[in-house]
Amino acid sequence: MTATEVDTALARAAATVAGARTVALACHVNPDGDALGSMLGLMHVLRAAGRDVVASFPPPFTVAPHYRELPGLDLLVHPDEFPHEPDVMVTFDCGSLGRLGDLEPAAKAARELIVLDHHVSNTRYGTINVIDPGAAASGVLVRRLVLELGLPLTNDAAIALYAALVCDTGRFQYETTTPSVFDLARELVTFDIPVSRLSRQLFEEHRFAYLKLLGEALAAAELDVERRFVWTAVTQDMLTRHGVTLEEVEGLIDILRRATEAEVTCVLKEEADGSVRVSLRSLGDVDVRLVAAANGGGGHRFAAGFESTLDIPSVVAKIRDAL
Ligand SMILES: [Mn+2]
Repeated sequence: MTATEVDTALARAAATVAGARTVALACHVNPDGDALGSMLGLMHVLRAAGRDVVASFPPPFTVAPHYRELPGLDLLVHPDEFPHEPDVMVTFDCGSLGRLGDLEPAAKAARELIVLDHHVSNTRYGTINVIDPGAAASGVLVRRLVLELGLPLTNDAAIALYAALVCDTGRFQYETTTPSVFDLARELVTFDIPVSRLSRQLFEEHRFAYLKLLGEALAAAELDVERRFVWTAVTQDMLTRHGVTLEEVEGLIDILRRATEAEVTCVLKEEADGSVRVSLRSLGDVDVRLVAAANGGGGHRFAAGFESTLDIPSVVAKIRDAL
């Protein structure tokens, strides 16, 4: 979409939300900080304006531990209580209908479906598609929509949008960190935002049990110098011994990929049923999406994944061959 097309879509989205009887908000399954933050941001603004609004995300209806203090999670409705035929529905950070999981039928039945997203791969499944791959976060598009609606931000909305912005820019460190990102951050921190506390919660804080598991996973990590490939695995046995859940180890790969030698980083996680979930990261020389796609998965050049029913050594051997 060109900048003008995004502006036009935003204006249509604002008029549609303004004229809606009720507004139903949803973000993608296993939501990240941008998905939750952008959805909660609009929810707080609409609630403060006295609008009839519900928000949810698909099962499993749980958020990762580091998002648990985002304001407004307690106001979300269970996906079972989400309207079956919403008047106006808005999706956040959700690139395709499939990413809505059990809320996909509601999206299909909505009178108007507004898609707010910044993924270049978005399939444009809405009746109004506000897709701006140039936006650093979906939260940026929410801020623009709120301006278009002529409604004021609330303090909780500012916290939620700030979380969206810091998560998707990696605390202002990714390539997406443009002057306009700092403009928005500057505006948001004029509200009462616990910047330091949020940063620790979102990026640093873990249970001690996780750190012990991390120590074991790092000690077991292997480096393939020739392929510039670093990998480790988290087994069910490790999770049980340390009392850690699989969702808690989501960020482990970001620590492993700090290795100077690593062009490609891989974490293999054994699921309860014995299958293996594989996460891959690359610095960009290697397109890990191709490795994932060859194994029935998908993703992006820099980050991809797949699932396998093979055992961990066999999966690693296959990845080595592919590299
Ligand atoms: Mn995002």
